[in-house]
Amino acid sequence: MTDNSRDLFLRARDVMPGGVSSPVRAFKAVGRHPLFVQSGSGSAIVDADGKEYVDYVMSWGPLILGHAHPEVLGRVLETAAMGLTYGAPSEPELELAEKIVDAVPSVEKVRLVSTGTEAVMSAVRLARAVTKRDDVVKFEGGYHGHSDGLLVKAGSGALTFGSPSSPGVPKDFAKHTFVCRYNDLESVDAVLSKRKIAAVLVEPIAGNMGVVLPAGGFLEGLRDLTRKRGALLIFDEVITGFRASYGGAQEAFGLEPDITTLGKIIGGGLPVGAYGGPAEIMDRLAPDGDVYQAGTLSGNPVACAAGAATLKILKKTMPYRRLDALGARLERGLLDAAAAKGVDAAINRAGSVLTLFFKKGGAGTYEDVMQASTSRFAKFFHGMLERGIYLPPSAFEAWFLSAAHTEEDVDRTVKAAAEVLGTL
Ligand code: KE4
Repeated sequence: MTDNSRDLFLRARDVMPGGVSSPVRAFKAVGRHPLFVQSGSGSAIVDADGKEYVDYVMSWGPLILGHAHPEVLGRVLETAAMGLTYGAPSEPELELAEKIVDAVPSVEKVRLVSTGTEAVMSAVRLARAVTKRDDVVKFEGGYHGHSDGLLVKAGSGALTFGSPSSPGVPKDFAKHTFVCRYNDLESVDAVLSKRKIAAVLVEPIAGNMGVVLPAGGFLEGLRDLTRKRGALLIFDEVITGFRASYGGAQEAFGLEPDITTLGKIIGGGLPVGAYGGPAEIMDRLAPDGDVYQAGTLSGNPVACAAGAATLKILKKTMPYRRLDALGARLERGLLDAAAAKGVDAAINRAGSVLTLFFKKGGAGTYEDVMQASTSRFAKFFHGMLERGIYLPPSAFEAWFLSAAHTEEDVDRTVKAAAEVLGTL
């Protein structure tokens, strides 16, 4: 049997660090070499050996409509045929910006960039300029891209500075970032009552420690605390934007942050990030304002065409109820299978994103989810892969459903899970 993925991966390791362009793809958390994906269509991918899988990575979130949606592809090809990039304003860029402003309640103006990292990095700079403060708060287990100030882990005590979570991040950068506990408002008040904070940065539904839902009152509490203390509230909706609902988590929860960051779905599979908010804040950005941020391919017409086509289809079809029902079917099936096999499992789910944790009891905090068994997940991952189910290769990532996933996909996944859970 050929193993083209392995051969390709060995070649890749010769020319790319770790053989990948982003670390999680290397399968280090689950072992063995990654699959090289040759094609995708709907809910399925085909690997370099021609084997097909039901895909729950879906490029880590952008593909809410599924792989290679014909209308999105058509719009991309049509736009690309006219030219790829101009470094000048273009209508697809404007069309995407108008759709975002129309959809996201707190966003009156939006700046388009190329990645979520760039969106969050720029939003933090803007918040610092607007508040004239340097320090920011993030949450343990929160991931907001790889800008220096956000690759920070919790300091020893609540009030101590963060420390770099990666070599190459100067201590001086990390000391401006305080790390609090998700779903723990007291840990936030402990910092905001003592320090002048520019912004609190939060994933309104956490997706990067696995899925962890906001406890009742947590987000509302952050909104009150930040307003009281003169800090801005930044909702990092790179995952939840156009996923939790068409208007994102802020629409689903009825809350308005001061700045929203977006990515993934708004690019429809091509590189687009964005940050937006009230005109009063956003107008501080160059060229009208004095806060600088720029990008060669920001607002790229082909990428924006993919995003605009995706949002157009989402608004027309509003697949959210069906996505939630499909997510519930998968959650129920997995939990029933785990119970039947006597395997401790917890699932957190928000609509079409979920994470299965191999642990007893709930998973309501970072401390909870860190108790999950990664070795059991690795075994489960490979058992599922052998049965044609492609899960995120890490115990602490979100599984993504799309509008292209079917009940048959879900039932096949549950059947495979029942078999694999029996072997753990
Ligand atoms: P990008 O720079 O990867 O486009 O976006 C960074 C980012 C920002 N905010 C949130 C809430 C995010 O989830 C992300 C990126 N998510 C990861 C998956 N957990 C992308 C996958 C990867 O890093 O390869």
